[in-house]
Amino acid sequence: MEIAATLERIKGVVGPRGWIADPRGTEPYLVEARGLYRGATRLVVRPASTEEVAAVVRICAEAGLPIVPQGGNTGLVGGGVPPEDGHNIVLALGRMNRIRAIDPVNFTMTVEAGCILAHLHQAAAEIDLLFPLSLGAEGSCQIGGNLSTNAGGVNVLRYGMMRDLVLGLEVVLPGGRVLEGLSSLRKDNTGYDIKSLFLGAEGTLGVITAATVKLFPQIRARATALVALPEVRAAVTLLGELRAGSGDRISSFELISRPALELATRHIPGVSDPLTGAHPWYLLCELSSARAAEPLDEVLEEALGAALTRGTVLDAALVRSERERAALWKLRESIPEAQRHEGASLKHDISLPVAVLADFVARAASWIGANVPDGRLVAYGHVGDGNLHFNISQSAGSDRERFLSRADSVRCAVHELVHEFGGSFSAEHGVGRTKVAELERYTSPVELALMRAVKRAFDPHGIMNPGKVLREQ
Ligand code: FAD
Ligand code: S2G
Ligand code: ZN
Repeated sequence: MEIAATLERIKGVVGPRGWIADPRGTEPYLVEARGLYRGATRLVVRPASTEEVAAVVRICAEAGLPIVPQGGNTGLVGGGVPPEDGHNIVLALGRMNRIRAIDPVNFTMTVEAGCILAHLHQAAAEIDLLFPLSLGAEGSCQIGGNLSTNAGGVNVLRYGMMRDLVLGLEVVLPGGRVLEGLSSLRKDNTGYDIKSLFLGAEGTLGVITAATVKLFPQIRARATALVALPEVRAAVTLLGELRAGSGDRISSFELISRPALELATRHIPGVSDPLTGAHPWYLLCELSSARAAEPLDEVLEEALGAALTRGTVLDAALVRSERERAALWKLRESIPEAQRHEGASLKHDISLPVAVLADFVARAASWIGANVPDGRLVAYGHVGDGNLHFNISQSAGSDRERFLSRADSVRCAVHELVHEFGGSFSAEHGVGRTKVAELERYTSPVELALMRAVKRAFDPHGIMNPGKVLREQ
């Protein structure tokens, strides 16, 4: 069937509110958060129900028309935007944003893929429970995208990644069948765990239309501090001490290098450094508990006091109010935006066993010093999970094109070093379009063959998000 007739059939399924074709209207769906890619499409389809998604996917399967599923379009590896050739339609799930069920007794919530993460936080809080996935893009990312990228964020240490927070999925498969898997069971050992294959598949195996996610008791007690450290190794030492000393109450443990902190205080209004003096590294750590009576402030103060005496910590500021806590989190979460104010940056979302993190940073920083004269290390991130955003920002006054011309050699050197230290070239952001070559380089041939076999089994005609994660066969 020729393409115009296929698109007309799709428009007929979703109705006038369910599609966008004019260039001005489609524009926001074609560019992504980092401005690395600018795609093209004939049609953005915005279905209102699972039935509509299934009908659209069936039409696309018959016509061999490729589909790029899209949520909040905050992904950082180009997974949610279409290629430049204009052959893909964009299937944007934003209109499917109903909360289908909340079960406080079962501690579960069943939600549609287009629900914005921050709205799920509110819905859980309204029944005095917590949905703990938390990341800088929570105001616009959608749970479908969180599931499809197996998102991480700042609470992984306590609650795990998206994969650890989901019990069941409803998915429209590439042929249009619907996987009805919205289980709310915490235990169900009946065969292969099919839902897991969609977590982190980045839209290449099907369209997630709904999920049953876990809820947790609301937090009643918190203690938060910004800590100054002499070196990365001190953060790892403090992690062990604080996990033990606090009864494993750490919920966030975010490393911030001095250059990252300076970028935020320089460019983000209302962000300031609560400590005096300039220190090489900082840590935003937060303890939390569902028991109001837990004296977390004392626990944190005592642990940091002992670390100060030992020299593991150089200085510390405990927050004394919700306002101060919010200011610290604004400092941390604004680093990505602050980086944009000072030229280009080369970004690496890496993870390592925490025990080797300090050695890796030392080796990588010295390589950068020797080979990237016009770059400076702006490292920060979820050090409690061994995950660093090992970014290199262009130095002031340097030439942007010349700096960016090093991107491939820097990426290769950083990822080779990560591989040598037993780490991952993509801790939480996924593969998308950006890291397809890295996946082929660093994944074992057996694992790669299995991934390709799964892709062929689920999407034999290759219509789901072609070119993302795996190269088109
Ligand atoms: P999109 O960008 O729309 O899509 C992401 C991928 O999922 C694409 O491959 C797309 O095809 C697929 N997809 C989307 N919806 C569906 C669906 N319904 N079914 C099937 N596939 C689908 N990520 C982290 O993990 N941790 C962080 O700390 C973090 N911080 C961030 C901070 C900022 C400021 C920004 C801009 C991004 C950050 N991210 C972080 C990255 C991003 O927010 C996450 O990857 C998020 O999960 C993407 O959700 P989204 O709805 O925007 O997905
Ligand atoms: C974070 C996302 C931002 C970036 O801030 O935790 O995951 O640009 C990152 O790396
Ligand atoms: Zn992150």
